[in-house]
Amino acid sequence: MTQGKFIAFEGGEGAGKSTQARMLAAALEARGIECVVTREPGGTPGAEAIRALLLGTEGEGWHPRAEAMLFAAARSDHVERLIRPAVAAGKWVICDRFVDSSRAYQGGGGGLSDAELCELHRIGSLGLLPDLTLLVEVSPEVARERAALRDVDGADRIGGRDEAYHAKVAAAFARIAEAEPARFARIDGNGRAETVHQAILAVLTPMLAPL
Ligand code: Z5A
Repeated sequence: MTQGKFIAFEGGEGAGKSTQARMLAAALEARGIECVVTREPGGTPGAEAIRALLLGTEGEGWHPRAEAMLFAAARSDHVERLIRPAVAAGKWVICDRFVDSSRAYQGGGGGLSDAELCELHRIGSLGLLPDLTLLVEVSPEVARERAALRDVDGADRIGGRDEAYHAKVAAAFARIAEAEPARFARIDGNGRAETVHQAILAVLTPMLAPL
């Protein structure tokens, strides 16, 4: 059986990642490709339980190192129980956030080194990387507007951090993408959802050609 593919969406909050993940899955399914849409933190019962610990707003929250280890633990369960088996079964896994979110948020925003985060990922998930990572980038104004539309009940623990934190996260995503151009495609997410979707399909065309 042919292996599937592993595609990750990355970017700041409100960039439109979840919207684009759903649109991409629908486009691929229409071509007869079986897709699994999933998210981080989460995707398996254990990882969803860790998500509730990480993003809930009760209590004082986590020390940055504890936070990084919880994200890595959730990812480990997700990779071993869902992502690797689905790809091995020939499916395309479309994941809303993956390890580059840890590198950008817990690294760029939280101050852990990239080497520490990559080491946690090596231990937890044997260093698995997506075949392609789509970094969806929007201006801070657009991100604010869209996050407000989504967060009618208030932001989560990490989304609610200040603008300086989110600016460091955006800068870290840009640095990571620049350093790994073969794995990343940077997508302008400021336009209409359909325009962004077409830009993503254009990037995916070489992966679809032999199918
Ligand atoms: N986090 C971390 O710190 N470390 C890690 O390792 C991982 C995660 C994996 C997860 O929150 C939080 O965990 C996140 C990072 C941190 N916190 N922050 N910030 P999440 O997954 O629940 O939420 P999110 O990823 O931040 O946000 P989101 O809701 O998933 O946003 P999005 O997927 O990018 O956007 P959306 O839901 O597709 O769209 C938001 C709204 O805009 C919605 O009303 C849409 O209809 C609208 N939208 C979307 N696209 C468009 C366009 N093109 N035009 C107009 N309107 C649009």
